[in-house]
Amino acid sequence: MAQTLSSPTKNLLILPTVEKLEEGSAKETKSLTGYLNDNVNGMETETKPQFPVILETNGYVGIDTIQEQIRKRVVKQGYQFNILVVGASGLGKSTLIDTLFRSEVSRKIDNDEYKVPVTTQINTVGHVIEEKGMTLRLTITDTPGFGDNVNNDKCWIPIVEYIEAQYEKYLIEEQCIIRKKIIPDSRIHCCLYFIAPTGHSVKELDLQVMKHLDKCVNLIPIIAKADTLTLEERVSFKRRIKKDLAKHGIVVYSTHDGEREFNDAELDKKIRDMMPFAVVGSRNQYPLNNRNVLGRRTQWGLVEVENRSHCEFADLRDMLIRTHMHDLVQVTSSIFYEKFRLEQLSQTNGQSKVDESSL
Ligand SMILES: Nc1nc2c(ncn2[C@@H]2O[C@H](COP(=O)(O)OP(=O)(O)O)[C@@H](O)[C@H]2O)c(=O)[nH]1
Ligand SMILES: [Mg+2]
Repeated sequence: MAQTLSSPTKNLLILPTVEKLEEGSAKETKSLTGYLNDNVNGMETETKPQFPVILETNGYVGIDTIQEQIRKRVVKQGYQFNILVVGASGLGKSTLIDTLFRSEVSRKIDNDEYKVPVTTQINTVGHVIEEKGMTLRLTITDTPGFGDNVNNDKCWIPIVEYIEAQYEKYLIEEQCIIRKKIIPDSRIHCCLYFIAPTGHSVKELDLQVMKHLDKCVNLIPIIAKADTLTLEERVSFKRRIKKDLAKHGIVVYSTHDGEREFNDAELDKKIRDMMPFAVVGSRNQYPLNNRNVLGRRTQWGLVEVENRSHCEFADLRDMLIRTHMHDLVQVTSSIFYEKFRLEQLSQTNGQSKVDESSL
């Protein structure tokens, strides 16, 4: 018998809950939605949610092209990714960002003219980076002046305000009666927090700031200039930082397991165990074994930035760009922005109730 849509049993993989599914009939069509009416002697009983039936097609339908369709859309639109870097001057923030994207994406400063700002400044620069036909719209938000002053009390306020202002911008666009086809996304998708390689406990200021940031952004702490620590120092410093973060209840990225669309629990655990990444950045390349490698040359040798036995730059790069970029964007939207949106809307609703009652 020729196989038709109404007789698809040949390749049908039936889960235990739908064993009584009969051949052909409208019942199969219903089952595709994941819900099935129990039909006992022609009488329909209560609708119960069922496991979705897993079907294999009898011939090629083209479902596999969805991936290509999505890819084409993203290629056409470009992919938006917004990074915030926080840390005191001279910790290697600009160098690391340039190293990550292998281009001059950091803000250029003429050293002679550069003056430490009196308060934390927020400076956002946008770039379009292309690789193999794919476009990345990248913005880097730098925070010059952060922690540079004698009194750094509340120096985190402009940073948190900036993050929230981007959520607000997005919310306003979303609520417009005539909405843009694509809402410009300036929401910060991750914050790289640079910890100085002191080898001591995390500074009170860093803890205070991270405590505020973890509520509104994906927080990724990193140990800056890790080449200035010996291997033993790095291990014990990392342990101390982890302890300090835990003690102060600071939540780092990839912890929101239950609330994420997809996550690879094993990989996430590996990433969390590795945090804070001990990194080294450099814009210079040096010849090594017939190839050029990014590194920092000292009198006693070459620190290779991408060599995993030298530092954890490659692990940070892999997570940020190759494995978790989309998750960072998604978590920003579904957890941090959603929290902001709910707070704003409940405030507005509360306000309108008060207004009504005062009439
Ligand atoms: N030892 C070491 N020096 C670094 C590293 N990254 C950057 N630097 C140097 O630190 C200085 C300040 O770097 P910069 O990227 O401008 O720091 P920023 O002020 O945090 O943006 C420069 O001289 C860099 O060459 C690193 O990983 N290790
Ligand atoms: Mg800089």
